[in-house]
Amino acid sequence: MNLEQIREETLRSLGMGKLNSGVYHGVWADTHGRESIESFSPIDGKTTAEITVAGDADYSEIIEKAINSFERWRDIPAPRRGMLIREIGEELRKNKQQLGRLVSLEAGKTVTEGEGEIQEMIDVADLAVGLSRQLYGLEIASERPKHRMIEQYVPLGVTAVITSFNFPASVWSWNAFIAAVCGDVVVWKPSSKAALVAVAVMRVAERVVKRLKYPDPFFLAVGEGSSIGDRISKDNRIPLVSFTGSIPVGKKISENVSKRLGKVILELGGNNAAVVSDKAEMKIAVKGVAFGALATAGQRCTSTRRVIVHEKIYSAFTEKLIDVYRRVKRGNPLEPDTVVGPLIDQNAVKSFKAAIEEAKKEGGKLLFGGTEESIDGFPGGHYVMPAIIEATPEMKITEKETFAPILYVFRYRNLEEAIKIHNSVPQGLSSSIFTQDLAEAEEFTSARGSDCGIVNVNTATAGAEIGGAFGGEKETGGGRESGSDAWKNYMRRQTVTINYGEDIPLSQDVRFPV
Ligand code: UN1
Repeated sequence: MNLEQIREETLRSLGMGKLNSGVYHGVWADTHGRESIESFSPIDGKTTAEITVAGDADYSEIIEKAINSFERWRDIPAPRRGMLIREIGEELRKNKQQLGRLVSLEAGKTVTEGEGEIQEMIDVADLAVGLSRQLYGLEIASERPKHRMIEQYVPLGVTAVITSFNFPASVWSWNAFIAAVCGDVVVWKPSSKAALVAVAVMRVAERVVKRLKYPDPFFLAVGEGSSIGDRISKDNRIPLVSFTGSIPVGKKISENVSKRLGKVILELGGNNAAVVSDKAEMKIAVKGVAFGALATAGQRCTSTRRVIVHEKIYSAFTEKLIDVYRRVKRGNPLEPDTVVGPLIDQNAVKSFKAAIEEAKKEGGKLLFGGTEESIDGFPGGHYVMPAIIEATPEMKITEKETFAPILYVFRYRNLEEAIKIHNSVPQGLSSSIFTQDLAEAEEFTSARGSDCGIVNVNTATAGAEIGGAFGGEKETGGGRESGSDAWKNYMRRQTVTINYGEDIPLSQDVRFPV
């Protein structure tokens, strides 16, 4: 099949056409008379389909319907809310291949990564189903007789989830499936660069909601960040905004939401590093760093952007890494053995090239790659040769997250110095150490070690499982999503005191003689 046939077949198998509504508020808004955006594929730069965007009136309708739906949704017992998510998980299982292929078409991910993204959603669904029977509070001993104090968790209301292009489906589910079992309803504003996947995912969810006759927990508003995103951040009917994206946009959203004292979950940029010790198992370290740096063509928040290598093994390690870079297949991500697909658009290629120029100006030495590439048969695609640059921590460019496959390599002499280099950037999402030495591993994961939200030993900075709370510190924004107790972010905590006695004794021995 050529790409055109794959496009048609993928759309058809998901029940979609060339023009799709990007506005869902219990029904799909009509595509007539609405503006639309195109879904370009980074594989060949061609359009897969069009999606209509939400105008002002649509936005108002979405929020009103969401508020209305919340009043019914929150009354459904949590385990029954979980049953809907279980069925959505089942539907995702059935559509995993087709949805994965659409992720590949729209975001340029390899087949295994596209399907992996849908698997990540299925995993979150499973987690949310279990969670729906475990939304527990606490009981606290009261100082007063015949009093009971409990802490309970109550749904928040209409939450908004703003996602980026690189995980166009799963990041929504990290938030949406958890929020839904918690009793919230969710308005999704996907990236305009990956809105077709959002439409496809919403269609799957909607089918299940309708079949099981539940009130709608999920709503969709495709549109630009500058219009829909901005409105969401300023809308005091939305108590929680979860945003995944760049640091500057995250700061703006946070500012708007904070002005109205709403809550945010921010998952912003990473500048993740791996420390490779002289006590590392070389094979594991090379594969771990290569995966971290090359997966999704370096366009993950968790991508390895810096590698800090012990001087004793510096040459051996870099040589082996360059060898992997030389061997991996680049190009059409739909071919099964491709490892590095395209960047999302030409702007990303521009930023890639600009960062490399900047690095060279600052004294960096290009060890491999760094060029724009063309792939036979896909002249409109956005391909590059991933870059490895020898660098020093003084180089300002190494403090920035460039959303592209650029890996800066640093040298270190002792672990203290490695940790210092590691923690010297403004971001704090994910980190790794490759070592077989227990003391080094413990030091790196101790309070004196990595300052990130995620710290790994002998595994890549990228590729986190959903069971842990996902997120990072410093300019990464401090948010936590997905597993562990991240669910508490989607609920309000309420302290309840119940007096079942015949009197009303006061706390702190206060007397009130009336
Ligand atoms: C992101 O890049 O925004 O840990 C999310 C990983 C994936 C999620 C990345 N499970 O690489």
